[in-house]
Amino acid sequence: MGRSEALFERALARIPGGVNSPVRAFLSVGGVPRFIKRADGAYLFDEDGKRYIDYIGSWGPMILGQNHPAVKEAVVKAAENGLSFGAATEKEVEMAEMICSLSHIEMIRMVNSGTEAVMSAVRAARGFTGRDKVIKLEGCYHGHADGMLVKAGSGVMTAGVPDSAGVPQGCARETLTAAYNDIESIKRLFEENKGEIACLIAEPVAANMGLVLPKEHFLEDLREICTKEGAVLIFDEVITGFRLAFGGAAEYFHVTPDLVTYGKIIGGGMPVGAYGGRKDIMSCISPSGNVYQAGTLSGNPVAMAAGLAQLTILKENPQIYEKLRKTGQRFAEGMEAVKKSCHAPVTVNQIGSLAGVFFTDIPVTDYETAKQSDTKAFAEYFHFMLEKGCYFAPSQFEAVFFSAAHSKEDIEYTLECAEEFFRERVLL
Ligand code: KE4
Repeated sequence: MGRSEALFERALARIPGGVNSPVRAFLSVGGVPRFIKRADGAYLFDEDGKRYIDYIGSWGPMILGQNHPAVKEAVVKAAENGLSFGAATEKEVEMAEMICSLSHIEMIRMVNSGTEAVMSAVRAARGFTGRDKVIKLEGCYHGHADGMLVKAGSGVMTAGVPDSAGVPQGCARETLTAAYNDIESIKRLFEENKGEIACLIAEPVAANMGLVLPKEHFLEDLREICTKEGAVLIFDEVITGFRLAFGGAAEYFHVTPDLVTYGKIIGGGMPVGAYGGRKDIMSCISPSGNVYQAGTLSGNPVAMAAGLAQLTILKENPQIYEKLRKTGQRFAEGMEAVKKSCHAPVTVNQIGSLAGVFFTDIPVTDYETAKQSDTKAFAEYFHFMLEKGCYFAPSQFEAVFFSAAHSKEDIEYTLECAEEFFRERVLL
Protein backbone atom coordinates (compact mmCIF):
# COMPACT_ATOMS: atom_id res chain seq x y z
CA MET A 1 0.00 0.00 0.00
CA GLY A 2 3.13 2.20 -0.05
CA ARG A 3 2.35 4.63 -2.84
CA SER A 4 -1.39 4.94 -2.20
CA GLU A 5 -0.72 5.72 1.46
CA ALA A 6 1.97 8.27 0.65
CA LEU A 7 -0.16 9.90 -2.04
CA PHE A 8 -3.19 10.01 0.26
CA GLU A 9 -1.12 11.79 2.89
CA ARG A 10 -0.08 14.43 0.35
CA ALA A 11 -3.65 14.68 -0.96
CA LEU A 12 -5.07 15.23 2.54
CA ALA A 13 -2.83 18.28 2.91
CA ARG A 14 -4.23 20.01 -0.19
CA ILE A 15 -7.60 18.50 -1.16
CA PRO A 16 -10.65 18.33 1.13
CA GLY A 17 -10.74 14.76 2.48
CA GLY A 18 -7.87 13.99 0.10
CA VAL A 19 -10.27 13.39 -2.81
CA ASN A 20 -12.09 15.30 -5.51
CA SER A 21 -15.33 13.44 -4.89
CA PRO A 22 -16.36 12.21 -1.41
CA VAL A 23 -17.18 8.56 -2.14
CA ARG A 24 -13.58 7.95 -3.29
CA ALA A 25 -12.28 8.56 0.25
CA PHE A 26 -13.36 5.10 1.54
CA LEU A 27 -14.91 6.87 4.58
CA SER A 28 -17.82 4.46 4.90
CA VAL A 29 -15.63 1.36 4.62
CA GLY A 30 -12.49 2.68 6.31
CA GLY A 31 -8.91 2.23 5.18
CA VAL A 32 -6.77 4.08 2.68
CA PRO A 33 -8.17 4.72 -0.81
CA ARG A 34 -6.29 3.06 -3.65
CA PHE A 35 -4.67 5.55 -6.01
CA ILE A 36 -5.17 4.20 -9.53
CA LYS A 37 -2.35 4.56 -12.04
CA ARG A 38 -4.00 3.08 -15.13
CA ALA A 39 -6.86 0.93 -16.34
CA ASP A 40 -7.48 -1.47 -19.21
CA GLY A 41 -10.52 -3.55 -20.15
CA ALA A 42 -12.07 -4.89 -16.94
CA TYR A 43 -9.06 -4.02 -14.79
CA LEU A 44 -7.66 -1.22 -12.67
CA PHE A 45 -4.00 -1.06 -11.65
CA ASP A 46 -3.07 0.90 -8.55
CA GLU A 47 0.11 2.88 -7.94
CA ASP A 48 1.70 -0.20 -6.36
CA GLY A 49 0.98 -2.29 -9.44
CA LYS A 50 -1.82 -4.35 -7.88
CA ARG A 51 -4.53 -5.41 -10.35
CA TYR A 52 -8.25 -5.27 -9.55
CA ILE A 53 -11.34 -6.38 -11.41
CA ASP A 54 -13.12 -3.05 -11.85
CA TYR A 55 -16.77 -3.12 -10.65
CA ILE A 56 -17.08 0.68 -10.64
CA GLY A 57 -16.17 1.55 -14.23
CA SER A 58 -15.67 5.17 -13.21
CA TRP A 59 -19.24 5.05 -11.72
CA GLY A 60 -20.77 4.09 -15.04
CA PRO A 61 -18.99 5.63 -18.06
CA MET A 62 -16.84 2.58 -18.85
CA ILE A 63 -19.59 0.35 -20.23
CA LEU A 64 -17.25 -0.96 -22.98
CA GLY A 65 -14.42 -1.46 -20.52
CA GLN A 66 -11.53 0.82 -19.62
CA ASN A 67 -9.23 2.40 -22.21
CA HIS A 68 -11.22 1.11 -25.19
CA PRO A 69 -9.00 1.43 -28.30
CA ALA A 70 -11.67 3.11 -30.46
CA VAL A 71 -12.51 5.67 -27.76
CA LYS A 72 -8.83 6.39 -27.09
CA GLU A 73 -8.11 6.78 -30.79
CA ALA A 74 -11.04 9.19 -31.20
CA VAL A 75 -9.74 11.34 -28.34
CA VAL A 76 -6.17 11.45 -29.71
CA LYS A 77 -7.41 12.28 -33.20
CA ALA A 78 -9.70 15.07 -31.98
CA ALA A 79 -6.96 16.48 -29.75
CA GLU A 80 -4.66 16.86 -32.76
CA ASN A 81 -7.05 19.55 -34.04
CA GLY A 82 -7.02 21.47 -30.78
CA LEU A 83 -8.71 20.98 -27.42
CA SER A 84 -11.41 23.64 -27.18
CA PHE A 85 -12.65 26.51 -29.32
CA GLY A 86 -15.62 28.03 -27.46
CA ALA A 87 -17.41 27.97 -30.78
CA ALA A 88 -19.80 25.59 -32.54
CA THR A 89 -18.30 22.42 -34.01
CA GLU A 90 -19.46 19.58 -36.26
CA LYS A 91 -18.88 17.09 -33.43
CA GLU A 92 -21.60 18.74 -31.34
CA VAL A 93 -24.09 18.40 -34.19
CA GLU A 94 -23.16 14.73 -34.63
CA MET A 95 -23.60 14.13 -30.90
CA ALA A 96 -26.98 15.90 -30.84
CA GLU A 97 -28.15 13.83 -33.83
CA MET A 98 -26.89 10.63 -32.17
CA ILE A 99 -28.84 11.26 -28.95
CA CYS A 100 -31.89 12.55 -30.84
CA SER A 101 -31.95 9.26 -32.77
CA LEU A 102 -33.86 8.14 -29.64
CA SER A 103 -37.55 8.62 -30.40
CA HIS A 104 -38.27 10.46 -27.14
CA ILE A 105 -35.45 13.00 -27.49
CA GLU A 106 -36.41 15.81 -29.88
CA MET A 107 -33.75 18.31 -28.72
CA ILE A 108 -30.66 18.04 -26.51
CA ARG A 109 -28.23 20.43 -24.82
CA MET A 110 -24.71 19.35 -23.82
CA VAL A 111 -23.29 20.33 -20.44
CA ASN A 112 -20.27 19.12 -18.40
CA SER A 113 -21.67 16.84 -15.70
CA GLY A 114 -24.77 15.01 -14.52
CA THR A 115 -25.25 17.66 -11.84
CA GLU A 116 -25.32 20.38 -14.46
CA ALA A 117 -27.73 18.36 -16.58
CA VAL A 118 -30.15 17.93 -13.67
CA MET A 119 -29.86 21.56 -12.54
CA SER A 120 -30.62 22.72 -16.10
CA ALA A 121 -33.48 20.27 -16.70
CA VAL A 122 -35.21 21.36 -13.47
CA ARG A 123 -34.79 25.03 -14.48
CA ALA A 124 -36.25 24.22 -17.91
CA ALA A 125 -39.26 22.55 -16.25
CA ARG A 126 -39.79 25.57 -14.00
CA GLY A 127 -39.43 27.99 -16.90
CA PHE A 128 -41.80 25.97 -19.09
CA THR A 129 -44.53 25.50 -16.46
CA GLY A 130 -44.09 28.76 -14.56
CA ARG A 131 -44.22 26.68 -11.37
CA ASP A 132 -41.55 26.48 -8.65
CA LYS A 133 -41.93 23.22 -6.72
CA VAL A 134 -40.06 19.99 -7.50
CA ILE A 135 -40.69 16.45 -6.27
CA LYS A 136 -37.73 14.12 -5.80
CA LEU A 137 -37.72 10.61 -4.35
CA GLU A 138 -35.90 9.63 -1.18
CA GLY A 139 -32.71 7.71 -1.82
CA CYS A 140 -32.36 8.98 -5.37
CA TYR A 141 -29.28 11.10 -6.04
CA HIS A 142 -29.29 13.73 -8.77
CA GLY A 143 -25.95 15.47 -8.27
CA HIS A 144 -25.13 18.29 -5.89
CA ALA A 145 -27.19 21.28 -7.10
CA ASP A 146 -28.66 23.07 -4.06
CA GLY A 147 -32.25 22.09 -4.77
CA MET A 148 -31.32 18.39 -4.97
CA LEU A 149 -29.49 18.28 -1.61
CA VAL A 150 -32.79 18.19 0.26
CA LYS A 151 -34.54 15.72 2.53
CA ALA A 152 -38.16 15.43 3.55
CA GLY A 153 -39.36 18.04 6.02
CA SER A 154 -41.01 17.00 9.30
CA GLY A 155 -44.21 15.88 7.55
CA VAL A 156 -43.98 14.70 3.93
CA MET A 157 -46.43 17.43 2.94
CA THR A 158 -44.18 20.16 4.29
CA ALA A 159 -41.31 21.87 2.52
CA GLY A 160 -37.98 20.12 2.14
CA VAL A 161 -35.11 20.87 4.50
CA PRO A 162 -31.44 21.13 3.47
CA ASP A 163 -29.52 17.83 3.41
CA SER A 164 -26.18 19.64 3.35
CA ALA A 165 -24.62 22.64 5.02
CA GLY A 166 -24.56 25.62 2.70
CA VAL A 167 -27.94 24.94 1.12
CA PRO A 168 -30.27 27.86 1.95
CA GLN A 169 -33.70 27.00 3.36
CA GLY A 170 -35.08 29.06 0.49
CA CYS A 171 -33.71 26.52 -2.01
CA ALA A 172 -34.75 23.48 -0.02
CA ARG A 173 -38.32 24.59 0.65
CA GLU A 174 -39.27 24.25 -3.02
CA THR A 175 -38.17 20.61 -3.15
CA LEU A 176 -40.63 18.04 -1.80
CA THR A 177 -39.65 14.45 -1.11
CA ALA A 178 -41.71 11.32 -1.59
CA ALA A 179 -40.80 7.65 -1.24
CA TYR A 180 -39.43 5.65 -4.17
CA ASN A 181 -41.90 2.96 -5.32
CA ASP A 182 -44.71 4.58 -3.28
CA ILE A 183 -47.06 6.23 -5.77
CA GLU A 184 -49.53 7.12 -3.00
CA SER A 185 -46.90 9.32 -1.27
CA ILE A 186 -46.40 11.08 -4.61
CA LYS A 187 -50.13 11.54 -5.22
CA ARG A 188 -50.45 13.10 -1.75
CA LEU A 189 -47.77 15.68 -2.59
CA PHE A 190 -49.55 16.60 -5.83
CA GLU A 191 -52.84 16.94 -3.91
CA GLU A 192 -51.25 19.11 -1.21
CA ASN A 193 -49.52 21.32 -3.76
CA LYS A 194 -52.18 21.54 -6.49
CA GLY A 195 -50.93 23.34 -9.59
CA GLU A 196 -47.58 24.18 -7.98
CA ILE A 197 -45.39 21.24 -9.04
CA ALA A 198 -43.12 22.06 -11.98
CA CYS A 199 -41.60 18.60 -12.25
CA LEU A 200 -40.98 15.23 -10.67
CA ILE A 201 -37.43 13.90 -11.08
CA ALA A 202 -36.64 10.24 -10.55
CA GLU A 203 -33.92 7.73 -11.25
CA PRO A 204 -36.05 5.23 -13.22
CA VAL A 205 -33.87 2.53 -11.66
CA ALA A 206 -32.43 3.83 -8.40
CA ALA A 207 -28.68 3.18 -8.30
CA ASN A 208 -27.61 5.57 -5.55
CA MET A 209 -29.00 3.78 -2.52
CA GLY A 210 -27.50 0.56 -3.72
CA LEU A 211 -29.58 -0.82 -6.61
CA VAL A 212 -33.36 -0.61 -6.18
CA LEU A 213 -35.71 -1.58 -9.02
CA PRO A 214 -39.02 0.12 -9.82
CA LYS A 215 -42.04 -1.94 -8.77
CA GLU A 216 -44.34 -3.08 -11.56
CA HIS A 217 -46.33 -0.10 -12.98
CA PHE A 218 -44.45 2.43 -10.78
CA LEU A 219 -42.90 4.24 -13.75
CA GLU A 220 -46.18 4.13 -15.69
CA ASP A 221 -47.89 5.62 -12.62
CA LEU A 222 -45.32 8.44 -12.51
CA ARG A 223 -46.05 9.14 -16.19
CA GLU A 224 -49.80 9.15 -15.58
CA ILE A 225 -49.77 11.47 -12.55
CA CYS A 226 -47.37 13.97 -14.19
CA THR A 227 -49.53 14.09 -17.33
CA LYS A 228 -52.68 14.55 -15.25
CA GLU A 229 -51.14 17.31 -13.11
CA GLY A 230 -49.33 19.13 -15.96
CA ALA A 231 -45.94 18.50 -14.33
CA VAL A 232 -42.79 17.67 -16.31
CA LEU A 233 -41.60 14.07 -15.78
CA ILE A 234 -37.80 14.03 -15.69
CA PHE A 235 -35.99 10.67 -15.85
CA ASP A 236 -32.52 11.08 -14.44
CA GLU A 237 -30.71 8.58 -16.68
CA VAL A 238 -27.19 9.65 -15.81
CA ILE A 239 -26.54 6.02 -14.84
CA THR A 240 -29.23 4.07 -16.75
CA GLY A 241 -28.96 6.06 -20.00
CA PHE A 242 -27.44 3.96 -22.82
CA ARG A 243 -26.80 1.26 -20.19
CA LEU A 244 -30.13 -0.56 -19.67
CA ALA A 245 -30.69 -0.30 -23.43
CA PHE A 246 -29.48 2.10 -26.06
CA GLY A 247 -32.62 4.10 -25.24
CA GLY A 248 -32.01 3.66 -21.52
CA ALA A 249 -34.76 2.98 -19.00
CA ALA A 250 -37.30 4.82 -21.18
CA GLU A 251 -36.83 2.15 -23.85
CA TYR A 252 -36.37 -0.73 -21.39
CA PHE A 253 -39.65 0.01 -19.54
CA HIS A 254 -41.52 1.62 -22.50
CA VAL A 255 -42.28 4.76 -20.48
CA THR A 256 -41.71 8.16 -22.11
CA PRO A 257 -40.46 10.99 -19.86
CA ASP A 258 -40.76 14.64 -20.91
CA LEU A 259 -37.09 15.37 -20.20
CA VAL A 260 -34.10 13.10 -19.64
CA THR A 261 -30.73 13.85 -18.06
CA TYR A 262 -27.61 12.04 -19.20
CA GLY A 263 -23.96 11.82 -18.17
CA LYS A 264 -21.24 9.21 -17.75
CA ILE A 265 -21.59 6.85 -20.79
CA ILE A 266 -22.24 9.71 -23.25
CA GLY A 267 -18.81 11.12 -22.39
CA GLY A 268 -16.91 7.85 -22.80
CA GLY A 269 -14.90 8.84 -19.71
CA MET A 270 -14.62 12.55 -20.46
CA PRO A 271 -16.61 15.19 -18.51
CA VAL A 272 -19.97 15.30 -20.29
CA GLY A 273 -23.60 15.69 -19.29
CA ALA A 274 -26.69 16.46 -21.33
CA TYR A 275 -30.40 17.16 -20.93
CA GLY A 276 -33.13 16.96 -23.51
CA GLY A 277 -36.49 15.65 -24.60
CA ARG A 278 -39.64 17.46 -25.71
CA LYS A 279 -38.95 20.24 -28.22
CA ASP A 280 -41.58 22.56 -26.73
CA ILE A 281 -39.78 22.43 -23.37
CA MET A 282 -36.22 22.59 -24.74
CA SER A 283 -37.17 25.58 -26.94
CA CYS A 284 -37.42 27.57 -23.68
CA ILE A 285 -33.63 27.27 -23.26
CA SER A 286 -31.48 30.29 -24.20
CA PRO A 287 -30.76 31.56 -26.70
CA SER A 288 -34.01 30.30 -28.27
CA GLY A 289 -35.97 30.90 -25.08
CA ASN A 290 -35.82 32.77 -21.79
CA VAL A 291 -34.40 30.03 -19.53
CA TYR A 292 -30.73 30.83 -19.20
CA GLN A 293 -28.08 28.08 -19.23
CA ALA A 294 -24.51 28.20 -20.54
CA GLY A 295 -21.09 26.54 -20.27
CA THR A 296 -17.57 27.31 -21.44
CA LEU A 297 -16.70 23.70 -22.22
CA SER A 298 -20.18 22.45 -23.14
CA GLY A 299 -19.90 20.27 -26.26
CA ASN A 300 -16.11 20.22 -26.00
CA PRO A 301 -14.89 18.59 -29.24
CA VAL A 302 -12.51 16.13 -27.54
CA ALA A 303 -15.22 15.05 -25.09
CA MET A 304 -17.72 14.76 -27.95
CA ALA A 305 -15.27 12.56 -29.85
CA ALA A 306 -14.96 10.21 -26.88
CA GLY A 307 -18.70 10.04 -26.32
CA LEU A 308 -19.52 9.62 -30.00
CA ALA A 309 -17.02 6.78 -30.34
CA GLN A 310 -18.60 4.92 -27.42
CA LEU A 311 -22.21 5.57 -28.44
CA THR A 312 -21.47 4.55 -32.03
CA ILE A 313 -20.10 1.19 -30.89
CA LEU A 314 -23.15 0.65 -28.65
CA LYS A 315 -25.58 1.63 -31.41
CA GLU A 316 -23.90 -0.51 -34.07
CA ASN A 317 -23.47 -3.56 -31.79
CA PRO A 318 -26.79 -4.06 -29.96
CA GLN A 319 -25.67 -7.58 -29.04
CA ILE A 320 -23.46 -5.89 -26.42
CA TYR A 321 -26.59 -5.35 -24.29
CA GLU A 322 -27.34 -9.08 -24.25
CA LYS A 323 -23.76 -9.77 -23.16
CA LEU A 324 -24.04 -7.15 -20.42
CA ARG A 325 -27.35 -8.63 -19.24
CA LYS A 326 -25.90 -12.15 -19.12
CA THR A 327 -22.91 -10.92 -17.10
CA GLY A 328 -25.16 -9.18 -14.60
CA GLN A 329 -27.48 -12.17 -14.40
CA ARG A 330 -24.59 -14.64 -13.87
CA PHE A 331 -23.27 -12.47 -11.00
CA ALA A 332 -26.72 -12.25 -9.39
CA GLU A 333 -27.45 -15.97 -9.76
CA GLY A 334 -24.01 -16.80 -8.39
CA MET A 335 -24.49 -14.53 -5.38
CA GLU A 336 -27.91 -16.08 -4.74
CA ALA A 337 -26.24 -19.51 -4.76
CA VAL A 338 -23.60 -18.26 -2.29
CA LYS A 339 -26.39 -16.81 -0.15
CA LYS A 340 -28.10 -20.22 0.00
CA SER A 341 -25.03 -22.36 0.50
CA CYS A 342 -23.49 -20.08 3.15
CA HIS A 343 -26.73 -18.82 4.71
CA ALA A 344 -25.43 -15.32 3.95
CA PRO A 345 -27.66 -12.45 5.19
CA VAL A 346 -27.70 -10.60 1.87
CA THR A 347 -30.24 -9.42 -0.69
CA VAL A 348 -29.17 -9.20 -4.33
CA ASN A 349 -30.88 -6.87 -6.84
CA GLN A 350 -29.91 -6.86 -10.51
CA ILE A 351 -31.06 -5.46 -13.82
CA GLY A 352 -28.98 -5.62 -17.01
CA SER A 353 -25.41 -4.58 -16.22
CA LEU A 354 -26.25 -3.18 -12.79
CA ALA A 355 -26.41 -5.05 -9.49
CA GLY A 356 -26.60 -4.37 -5.77
CA VAL A 357 -25.62 -6.58 -2.81
CA PHE A 358 -27.32 -5.42 0.40
CA PHE A 359 -26.22 -6.79 3.76
CA THR A 360 -29.73 -7.45 4.94
CA ASP A 361 -32.01 -10.44 4.40
CA ILE A 362 -35.17 -8.39 3.76
CA PRO A 363 -36.25 -7.36 0.25
CA VAL A 364 -34.82 -3.91 -0.59
CA THR A 365 -37.40 -1.83 -2.45
CA ASP A 366 -36.81 1.71 -1.21
CA TYR A 367 -34.61 3.94 0.95
CA GLU A 368 -36.12 2.74 4.25
CA THR A 369 -35.35 -0.92 3.52
CA ALA A 370 -31.95 -0.09 2.00
CA LYS A 371 -31.01 1.67 5.25
CA GLN A 372 -31.56 -1.60 7.18
CA SER A 373 -28.31 -2.91 5.68
CA ASP A 374 -25.42 -3.76 7.98
CA THR A 375 -22.81 -1.29 6.72
CA LYS A 376 -20.14 -2.75 9.06
CA ALA A 377 -20.55 -6.17 7.50
CA PHE A 378 -20.48 -4.56 4.06
CA ALA A 379 -17.16 -2.87 4.96
CA GLU A 380 -15.65 -6.24 5.94
CA TYR A 381 -16.85 -7.75 2.64
CA PHE A 382 -15.52 -4.76 0.69
CA HIS A 383 -12.01 -5.07 2.15
CA PHE A 384 -11.92 -8.86 1.85
CA MET A 385 -12.84 -8.59 -1.84
CA LEU A 386 -10.44 -5.69 -2.39
CA GLU A 387 -7.57 -7.77 -1.02
CA LYS A 388 -8.66 -10.52 -3.41
CA GLY A 389 -8.41 -8.06 -6.31
CA CYS A 390 -12.11 -7.25 -6.73
CA TYR A 391 -12.73 -3.50 -6.57
CA PHE A 392 -16.36 -2.76 -5.64
CA ALA A 393 -17.83 0.65 -4.75
CA PRO A 394 -16.53 1.65 -1.28
CA SER A 395 -20.07 2.14 0.01
CA GLN A 396 -23.09 -0.06 0.67
CA PHE A 397 -25.24 2.54 -1.06
CA GLU A 398 -23.74 2.36 -4.54
CA ALA A 399 -24.23 -0.08 -7.42
CA VAL A 400 -22.10 -2.76 -9.05
CA PHE A 401 -21.29 -1.82 -12.66
CA PHE A 402 -20.50 -4.48 -15.28
CA SER A 403 -18.87 -3.77 -18.65
CA ALA A 404 -18.56 -5.56 -21.96
CA ALA A 405 -14.94 -6.27 -20.98
CA HIS A 406 -15.79 -8.41 -17.92
CA SER A 407 -15.09 -12.07 -18.77
CA LYS A 408 -16.82 -15.19 -17.47
CA GLU A 409 -13.58 -15.95 -15.62
CA ASP A 410 -13.69 -12.53 -13.90
CA ILE A 411 -17.22 -13.21 -12.65
CA GLU A 412 -16.50 -16.80 -11.59
CA TYR A 413 -13.38 -15.70 -9.70
CA THR A 414 -15.36 -12.94 -7.97
CA LEU A 415 -18.09 -15.41 -6.95
CA GLU A 416 -15.48 -17.82 -5.58
CA CYS A 417 -14.04 -14.99 -3.45
CA ALA A 418 -17.50 -14.02 -2.22
CA GLU A 419 -18.20 -17.64 -1.25
CA GLU A 420 -14.89 -17.80 0.63
CA PHE A 421 -15.83 -14.62 2.52
CA PHE A 422 -19.25 -15.81 3.58
CA ARG A 423 -18.03 -19.30 4.44
CA GLU A 424 -15.27 -17.85 6.63
CA ARG A 425 -17.57 -15.20 8.11
CA VAL A 426 -20.29 -17.67 8.96
CA LEU A 427 -17.66 -19.75 10.73
CA LEU A 428 -16.51 -16.71 12.74
P1 KE4 B 1 -22.09 14.06 -11.80
O1 KE4 B 1 -22.33 15.53 -11.49
O2 KE4 B 1 -21.32 13.36 -10.70
O3 KE4 B 1 -21.49 13.86 -13.19
O4 KE4 B 1 -23.53 13.35 -11.88
C1 KE4 B 1 -24.40 13.47 -10.80
C2 KE4 B 1 -25.42 12.34 -10.86
C3 KE4 B 1 -26.70 12.62 -11.32
N1 KE4 B 1 -27.64 11.65 -11.41
C4 KE4 B 1 -27.35 10.37 -11.07
C5 KE4 B 1 -28.42 9.33 -11.19
C6 KE4 B 1 -26.05 10.03 -10.61
O5 KE4 B 1 -25.78 8.75 -10.28
C7 KE4 B 1 -25.06 11.02 -10.51
C8 KE4 B 1 -23.67 10.74 -9.99
N2 KE4 B 1 -23.42 9.39 -9.61
C9 KE4 B 1 -22.40 9.21 -8.59
C10 KE4 B 1 -22.32 7.70 -8.29
N3 KE4 B 1 -23.33 7.29 -7.41
C11 KE4 B 1 -21.09 9.78 -9.01
C12 KE4 B 1 -19.91 9.34 -8.16
C13 KE4 B 1 -19.37 10.48 -7.35
O6 KE4 B 1 -20.16 11.28 -6.82
O7 KE4 B 1 -18.12 10.55 -7.25
